Amino acid sequence: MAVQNLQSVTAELSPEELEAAARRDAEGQANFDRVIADDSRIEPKDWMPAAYRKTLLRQISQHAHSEIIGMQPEANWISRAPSLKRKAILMAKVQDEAGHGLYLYSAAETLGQSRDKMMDDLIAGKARYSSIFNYPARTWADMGAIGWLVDGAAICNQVPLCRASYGPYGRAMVRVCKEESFHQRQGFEILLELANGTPEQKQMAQDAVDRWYAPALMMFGPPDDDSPNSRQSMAWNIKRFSNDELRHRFVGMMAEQVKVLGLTLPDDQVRFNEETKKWEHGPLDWNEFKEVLAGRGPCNAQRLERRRQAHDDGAWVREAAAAYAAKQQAKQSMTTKEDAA
Ligand code: FAQ
Repeated sequence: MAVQNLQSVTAELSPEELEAAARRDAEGQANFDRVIADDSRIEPKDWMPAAYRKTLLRQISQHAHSEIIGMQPEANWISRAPSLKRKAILMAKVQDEAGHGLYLYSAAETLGQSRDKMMDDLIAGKARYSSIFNYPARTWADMGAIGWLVDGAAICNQVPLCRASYGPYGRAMVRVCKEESFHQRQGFEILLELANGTPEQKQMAQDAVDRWYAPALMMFGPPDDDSPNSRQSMAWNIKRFSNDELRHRFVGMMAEQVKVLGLTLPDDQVRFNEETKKWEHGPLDWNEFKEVLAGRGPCNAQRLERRRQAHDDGAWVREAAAAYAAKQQAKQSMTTKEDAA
């Protein structure tokens, strides 16, 4: 089904039908406005403005793609984890990310987009996913930095999304956030162990933090002045805070936690501004962010190619599942016919 206001399909309607459709739209809009003003929830069968549906589909599908592509930098280290225990933990984490992708694709499907279409767009390079996953994971310490910084940023961004006005998205976020909290702790613990290890291990941890810090801050999106979607998304109670507000909050959390690690953030301008009561950080390279979004980051091509390969490799599973579902359906309709006879 195409993304549109289902209630506004007006092609070939009589004048009376057109009038009734307009009345339904007006009533739908009034109800929608009331729900948003009450800070309540819109559910899949409720009337919603076409632009709200489109924005949600954009954000939720991008989010789903991020979880799926985000498996790659860490999956890369499963076979090289330093112990069986670390391997098992990392494997469980990567599987959690797959699960997050699936909840989110399901939430996006409730808006009328098929999963096949979303996957086709990703594979064709037409869909966005988070910039962060276009950076390479070079050492074992990167597993710690990804958990601590990337999952940390993800939680900071996603906890407010648990209150998103669209029911299926908000509910999916509750579970996702619980799992992300575990992910962040496992990343922190990897870094803590390395930071308390040999000088080489400590240096490896510091190097990973140095490389992932700025890309993690960019996960929150462009600065507020340059964020075309934030204002409307906040008015619709999808986003609750602006990109910069969340980025500043995140920097404050990291500035405290890094002390426990005995490491440093690669930013000597991080400070709490007593006047504004906000955390501040040094300048970020937004040209680099734009390059990554334009597909020219260090790993963009590799990430998409790997996803295409995985999709092709999984074709037989999809075919088998579809054949099984068709058999079950045929069996079911046979039983229904027999019951009716
Ligand atoms: N990367 O107007 P805004 C994770 C695009 S999950 C790429 O500010 P908006 C878990 C944006 O789409 C990480 N593109 O947009 C994990 C828009 O382009 P469009 C993903 C970005 O939507 C951990 C344009 O820039 N999390 O990490 C980025 O209001 C470890 C203008 O931007 C989510 O998706 C970016 N960083 O705010 C998995 C959370 N930032 O669509 C594995 C949900 C912006 O107009 C391992 N999403 N863009 O062509 C959100 O909260 C929002 O969508 C933002 C962007 C905050 C990402």
